[in-house]
Amino acid sequence: MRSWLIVLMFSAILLTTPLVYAAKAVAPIKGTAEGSAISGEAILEESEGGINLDVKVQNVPAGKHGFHIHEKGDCGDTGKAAGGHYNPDNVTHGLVTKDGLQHAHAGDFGNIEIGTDGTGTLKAFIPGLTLTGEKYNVTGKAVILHEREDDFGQPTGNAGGRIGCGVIILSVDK
Ligand SMILES: [Cu+2]
Repeated sequence: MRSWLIVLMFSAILLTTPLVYAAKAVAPIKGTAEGSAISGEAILEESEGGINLDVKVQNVPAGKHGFHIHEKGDCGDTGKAAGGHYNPDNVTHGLVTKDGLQHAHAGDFGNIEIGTDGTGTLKAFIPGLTLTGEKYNVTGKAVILHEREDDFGQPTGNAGGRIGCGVIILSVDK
């Protein structure tokens, strides 16, 4: 009788665990130029139907800087190795939080505004993106901090060079 209860309890725990578990990833951001003092962190957390994004950067020139997810998880060659924008549906450039996945690249996060102290933050919820799902999975891709402002022009926002970069890595802690 008792062992039945234990089996039942274990089953209940196993069944409910996936609902509680939320995948989390971190992209440690570093300056791409040699000797660059740029640093920061992008934290991505799976939430119901999307990802919560929380970015902090330091030692960046004041003003607006484009911030996107690029296709490849490689920050080499001053960020060029990260390839083009992550654009799984081959759509036009935009702002994904406003235009949605049909009218913006999945990693079109717009701009981070940097203050005179060289720091800036960006927080957003991006519906549809995942860290563990089959579609719109951004794990293993790279976040790129651009030299200039993303003006939302085509094809990629005219944001210039890539001054900061970090690869999105799933973190083990839950
Ligand atoms: Cu970009």
